[in-house]
Amino acid sequence: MMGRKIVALAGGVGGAKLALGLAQVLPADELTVAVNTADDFEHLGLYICPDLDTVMYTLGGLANPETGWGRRDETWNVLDAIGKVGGETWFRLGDKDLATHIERTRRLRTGEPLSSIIADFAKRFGIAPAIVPMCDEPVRTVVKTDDGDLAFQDWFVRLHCEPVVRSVRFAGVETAKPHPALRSFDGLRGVIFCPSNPFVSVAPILAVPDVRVALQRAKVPRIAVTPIVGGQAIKGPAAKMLAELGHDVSALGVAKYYQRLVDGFVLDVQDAALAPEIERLGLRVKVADTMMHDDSDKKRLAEAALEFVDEIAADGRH
Ligand code: FO1
Repeated sequence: MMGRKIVALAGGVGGAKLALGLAQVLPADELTVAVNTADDFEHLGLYICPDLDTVMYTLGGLANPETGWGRRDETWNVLDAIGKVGGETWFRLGDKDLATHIERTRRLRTGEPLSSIIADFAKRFGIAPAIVPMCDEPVRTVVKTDDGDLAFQDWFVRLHCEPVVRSVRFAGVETAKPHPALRSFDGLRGVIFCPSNPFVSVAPILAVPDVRVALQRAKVPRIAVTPIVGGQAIKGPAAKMLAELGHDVSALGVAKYYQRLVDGFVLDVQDAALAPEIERLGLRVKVADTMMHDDSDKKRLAEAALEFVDEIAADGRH
């Protein structure tokens, strides 16, 4: 029997946008957003979880609409003052956002798991769907570049993704335990890979032990929404990484990367011509407008993704 719950795998800004669309169309108890934590890091003595916070602020209506990360109506007094005493200011932490990091760091030091802290923050921000970290253990993305191994945020923010990427690894992932929402996908309505960076947002979630196998075995529709449109990333370094890691710089490159993990691929209308090649990989294709400029776009894409999940279920081809 078809289940009711959707698990969405998400990373940063693009993932958060589709998660918001899904939150707008699904009853709260039918959505779990499982979020990458491998871009977490310790900075200025604080434990920062950029992707979790991006999803949380977006679903809570608190996100900065210009950047997609951080909080709206933010002020920067603390960071300015940190700069005045010679501290690091390359990673922009606003005053309101800092409150999240200070309180999270305090609670982590008492031994409370990250998942429990995020669940509590989300409740306080009035967010009904579940937002869960991929695991409670610290995992760190390390980007191997021509300039040496770099911690993810060093590469991403401080160096503006400029050093050429040779490979990516997730330090600590071997001993991580997946969040219960990622242990088995049986009985779900479906799994949706949000339009997040495949290499640094979705891959860390898949690298948590047992998640990939659980996904491969799951007898539920699994679909991915393209993060690449017209050969370019909607946001961030996904296209640059596709090229540097030797993949086709197109939605086809992403479809090939996810080939054995998904049943269907949502392609943007601009890339409709790629549909036959993606179908030849054995995937079903849905062509949709994947650009999410406003809330109605997010809702429309979420509805298209859910329709696709249900079409695959009806076909029994999963
Ligand atoms: N991204 C930037 O490009 N520059 C920043 O200064 C920056 C600060 C920041 C602060 C809090 C937060 O939650 C996210 C922040 N991000 C910033 C975004 C973040 O680095 C990326 O979106 C993700 O790590 C990639 O998914």
